[in-house]
Amino acid sequence: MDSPVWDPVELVSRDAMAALQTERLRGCLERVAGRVPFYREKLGAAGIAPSDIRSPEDLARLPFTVKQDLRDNYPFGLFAVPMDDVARLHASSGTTGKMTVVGYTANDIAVWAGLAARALSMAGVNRGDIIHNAYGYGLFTGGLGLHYGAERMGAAVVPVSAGNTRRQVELAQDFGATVLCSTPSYSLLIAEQAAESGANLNQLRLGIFGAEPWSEEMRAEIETRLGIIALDIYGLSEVMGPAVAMECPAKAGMHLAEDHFIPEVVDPQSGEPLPDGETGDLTLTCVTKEALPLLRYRTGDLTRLRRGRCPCGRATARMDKPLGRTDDMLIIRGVNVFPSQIETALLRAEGLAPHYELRLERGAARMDELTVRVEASDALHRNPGALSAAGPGLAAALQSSLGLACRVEIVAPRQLPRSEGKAARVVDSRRM
Ligand code: DLL
Repeated sequence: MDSPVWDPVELVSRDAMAALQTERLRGCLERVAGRVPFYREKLGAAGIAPSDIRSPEDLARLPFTVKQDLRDNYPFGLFAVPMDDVARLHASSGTTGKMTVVGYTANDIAVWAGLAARALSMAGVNRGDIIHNAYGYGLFTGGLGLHYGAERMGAAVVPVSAGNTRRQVELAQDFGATVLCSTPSYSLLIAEQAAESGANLNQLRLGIFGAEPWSEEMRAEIETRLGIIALDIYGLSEVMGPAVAMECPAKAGMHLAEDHFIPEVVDPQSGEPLPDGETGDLTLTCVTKEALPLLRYRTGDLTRLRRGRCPCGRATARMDKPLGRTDDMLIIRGVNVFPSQIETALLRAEGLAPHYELRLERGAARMDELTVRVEASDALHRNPGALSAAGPGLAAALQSSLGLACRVEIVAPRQLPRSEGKAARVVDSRRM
């Protein structure tokens, strides 16, 4: 598949990228030190002036920013421009506490549209495509973020948003949608609905899926069900929204827009920078953002970086599929496990559908108990012998691959809740 390079900066040498990042980082420090009291104090305490920055490695001398800092300065306390210059606000709810509010100037939105166009182009989208954009439109950044990118590149975008799946499938069929943008979990619901209503989605060739962790096994499942190529897109509202990083058709990691967001991976506990190839907390510094420039923002997403040139020719740093967020890690009787690892194991098992739920309870002896509830495929459901063996088989596979003892409940097809946005697969009643 063609994957045209949108911006020549994607091809520059490491040295040229480092020079650009250094210059932008200095400018960013000048702006935040001058305009954001929070950063003025932090930089003052650390004794760092913008002129001290000589290379991107000097980032390690700067203070971190964490989500709590955004909450403490709710709603606009970290903004680096007056409200007159703010053109848009988004917010994300998170699971606990106040919303996290983010702001953009008109120029921030223009940069974002350019980066979203870069991501779409990297995926192989072109002007002739019809993009069915089923990310939620609203306070969530997914819908509008990719919408502006699609318009910038000149493709036709259908702002269908999430929900009303039956109508979505009809529209995708009638309009001949060629590209689907949605969460990976919602793409499965779309595939299910299309199969049920006998819709013809043959024009669809590409999916751009992100906003939640999804395994390679889930990718294979989606590609087969929809007959498309499925690529991964990463982003977070604090930093911008979708298109912070995008996978190219080589499927060899997501290319970070590191001319705007300087990536580091740090040890989740100590905060020490880790060498490329080691897994830790992805930390991003937004060097060009005007309204909300964050220094060393700890995303909480666990991944690793690679900096070699990709088979596609691009030279930008790449990140692996995130395993999950540090705060999504389940600790079950001392075993640390991410839901995505359980997903991998259950999709490797024969006859199970990609719909599952993880229930955590505190059992009688005050021990944590995990129940994995997963749907049988239609074929498995019709085969009683195989069906009764499937539960113990999956339990044994989870025990041997993750060291995890759990109960497995195989439920009938279409019994578990479906999601239109980010899937909520963990029900943790230990703290309720
Ligand atoms: O999810 C932005 C987005 C929209 C990304 C559409 C991609 C597509 P938030 O709601 O702020 O923003 O959530 C950000 O979602 O820190 C990750 O934990 C997770 N996440 C996003 N993309 C991926 C991905 C949007 N491709 C949080 N793989 C991030 C795994 C992802 N996790």
